Amino acid sequence: MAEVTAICRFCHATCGLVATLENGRISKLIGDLDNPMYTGYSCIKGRNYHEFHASPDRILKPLRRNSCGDFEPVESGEALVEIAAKTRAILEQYGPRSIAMYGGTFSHFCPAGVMLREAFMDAIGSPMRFSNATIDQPGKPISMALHGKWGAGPQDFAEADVCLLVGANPLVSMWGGIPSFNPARRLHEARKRGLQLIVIDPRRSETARKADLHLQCLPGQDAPLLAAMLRVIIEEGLYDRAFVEAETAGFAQLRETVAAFLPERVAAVAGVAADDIVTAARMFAAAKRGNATSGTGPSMAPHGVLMDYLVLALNTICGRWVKAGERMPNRGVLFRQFSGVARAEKPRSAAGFGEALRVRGLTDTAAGLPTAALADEILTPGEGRVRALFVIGGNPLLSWPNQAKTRRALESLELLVVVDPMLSATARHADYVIGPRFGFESPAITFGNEGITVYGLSLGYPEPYAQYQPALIEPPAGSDVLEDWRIFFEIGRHMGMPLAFRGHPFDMASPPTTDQLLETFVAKSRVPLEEIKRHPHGAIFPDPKPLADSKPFDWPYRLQLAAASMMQELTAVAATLTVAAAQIDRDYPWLLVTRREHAVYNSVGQRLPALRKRLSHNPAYVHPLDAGALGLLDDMPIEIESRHGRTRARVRLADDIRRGVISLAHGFEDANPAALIDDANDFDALSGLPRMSAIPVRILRAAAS
Ligand SMILES: Nc1nc2c(c(=O)[nH]1)N[C@H]1C(S)=C(S)[C@@H](COP(=O)(O)OP(=O)(O)OC[C@H]3O[C@@H](n4cnc5c(=O)[nH]c(N)nc54)[C@H](O)[C@@H]3O)O[C@H]1N2
Ligand SMILES: Nc1nc2c(c(=O)[nH]1)N[C@H]1C(S)=C(S)[C@@H](COP(=O)(O)OP(=O)(O)OC[C@H]3O[C@@H](n4cnc5c(=O)[nH]c(N)nc54)[C@H](O)[C@@H]3O)O[C@H]1N2
Ligand code: SF4
Ligand SMILES: [Mo]
Repeated sequence: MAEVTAICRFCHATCGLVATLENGRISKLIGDLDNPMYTGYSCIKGRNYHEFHASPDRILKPLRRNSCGDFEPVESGEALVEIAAKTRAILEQYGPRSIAMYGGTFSHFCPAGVMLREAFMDAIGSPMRFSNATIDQPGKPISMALHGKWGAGPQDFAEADVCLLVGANPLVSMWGGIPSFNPARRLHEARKRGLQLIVIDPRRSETARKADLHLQCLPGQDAPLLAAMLRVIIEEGLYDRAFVEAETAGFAQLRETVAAFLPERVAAVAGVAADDIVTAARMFAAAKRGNATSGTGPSMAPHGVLMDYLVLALNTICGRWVKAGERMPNRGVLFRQFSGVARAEKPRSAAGFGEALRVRGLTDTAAGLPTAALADEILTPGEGRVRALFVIGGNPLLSWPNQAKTRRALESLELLVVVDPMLSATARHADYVIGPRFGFESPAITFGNEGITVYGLSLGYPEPYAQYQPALIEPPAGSDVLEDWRIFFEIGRHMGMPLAFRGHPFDMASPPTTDQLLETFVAKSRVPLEEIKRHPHGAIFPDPKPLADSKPFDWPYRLQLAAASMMQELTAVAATLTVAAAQIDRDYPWLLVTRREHAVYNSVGQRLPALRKRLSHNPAYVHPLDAGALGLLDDMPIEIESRHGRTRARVRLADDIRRGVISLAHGFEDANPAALIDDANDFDALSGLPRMSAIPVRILRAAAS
């Protein structure tokens, strides 16, 4: 029996754990008290992650669909030769654009996999690369591109007096706003220090319960709410004048555009008290340091990009960025996240560039190609139609909007290859399913929490931290699984295509090791990988140059407070600012929102026995008074219907949800909001993201199943 340190890969937070090894298996996982970033934190998912390795659901041998339509096991060598031949035939007949890649959430946890699948798509010459980022919060990179990125980064949570969370629940999700590394402890310490927490959320979420001020709004009204807060801060002169003058453009136009958003008018639409909007604005602006961050809820509601743009504007007019001469919390260890100069960086394109999709007038964006349109790219006949799809670390059938269309799309493909350790809902539609090595069977490095800063504020490590973990165990005896990068290496090799990563060709005659790939990936890191490896508990690697530089006198760029597309959209929102407009649909009078559940991660963990004990199904949260009015009791089966589709669920009486709102998590097979989403008629023009929150629905009683 031995104890070794490990990096959890059940979620993006990549906590430092201690694993007990027994006879080549892991028998126990706990938080690592000696880890300086996570200080012993772990959650129930992480503590049960090793259960996956020996799970009966695991794909230990590749599966191939035979002529009768059933799966049969096949040797990986044979499967990869066949996949290569089929891919080559599709490439030759239809061209590169007919081959698409979808890298889901779990594909980003392994840099070697990212390298080889990019190399593979480069070799094919296909631009059709999609990821979960565009069905998550695409408004973040897009709004950052419109607004501009600050070269010295945001202010540090550890020194903040205020934290404003717009539809985020980091105590459960480990997502932005409060650094995701033992967030409960960080919030507790910050509040002892005097931090004020403001939460805007239709649910009194686990985080909202800790708030000094909770605006329990109707969903989908965050853009007007934020515009009203901006108005209060501007009209009361509470903003950072010096910063606005020196570093921004468009202030006068922003002021003019938000003028329509009187707190009283917005209060009526958003279902909150006008006084609370004013108090929130004053509280945020009066603090010396801190910032505002949004989560998935409002990002998925209509005007999601605009909402994120206004979050940036709020931070900027209050000067919530690191100024010249101030300490930057973390410029990165493996990657350089910021130039380190207190300046607005050179603008980048938000959307309207790169590959044009054949549907909905969408293009590439700062967040990537809109995944919500991929099903239509597969189904729409004509030149450029997608015929082959590789899915790695994602679960489209449960995660993409418009589930019925996604199913049709997956079924109509000529080739669907799924790389997944489990026979997921999506994998069940595949022509080939290949199980990768996963979790502790591969080396790991904490790279995911670097470079994520463009995704929002207070994301990523708040200190220059890094950890490496070698492979700890071997896959179960007799299994035929490959590193996920190796799968693309082999397909490329069998297709006779030389692969290269950022111009560095691979030797196709002898595959690299995962460690060599990691070395290449972080070749330019400030701290060499060798040095990081010397610290098994992870370490903070102090930045020799932690203070932000001043910008040159003639630096031409400024943060943009009034991007034309955003001001146009905000003006249009102002025009519909009436109470009547908010009460969307008499026939579908409820607004459905999603939430994250502690015991699962998206579609992952639902079948793991220890987690199933905590959460056996996906309950729909309904306020007891609303349930009473509908004659619903706790645990009663219901059908939730939108104008687009239906899903079943069971009622959970929850007095923490706002009346008129119903909350359902995503990622489940039996009750899934994806069935309710109209992908093609109600979407954001820039990001392509459909309305995935604040969905008008009605609730029907269902017969017990
Ligand atoms: N345990 C666990 N952790 C996870 C995940 C998981 O499935 N389980 N998923 C991971 C993923 S992929 C992501 S992207 C992150 C997301 O992390 P978060 O964005 O923090 O996700 P949620 O916990 O769903 O919080 C969203 C909140 O928005 C609220 N909301 C919904 N609609 C609106 C709206 O229109 N306006 C406002 N103001 N609020 C609204 C919801 O009530 C909810 O409390 O979490 C990650 N972490
Ligand atoms: N209606 C609605 N839809 C949503 C959301 C919502 O809130 N509401 N949230 C959206 C968000 S934020 C996101 S991020 C997406 C998530 O969308 P996806 O990324 O498409 O879905 P996941 O459920 O994260 O898929 C994870 C898959 O990876 C597999 N996996 C686990 N470990 C490994 C591994 O080591 N290697 C490989 N290759 N695979 C592995 C799992 O078995 C699972 O099948 O869904 C989006 N869709
Ligand atoms: S929060 Fe839980 S699941 Fe996520 S990395 Fe930490 S222990 Fe693992
Ligand atoms: Mo996500």
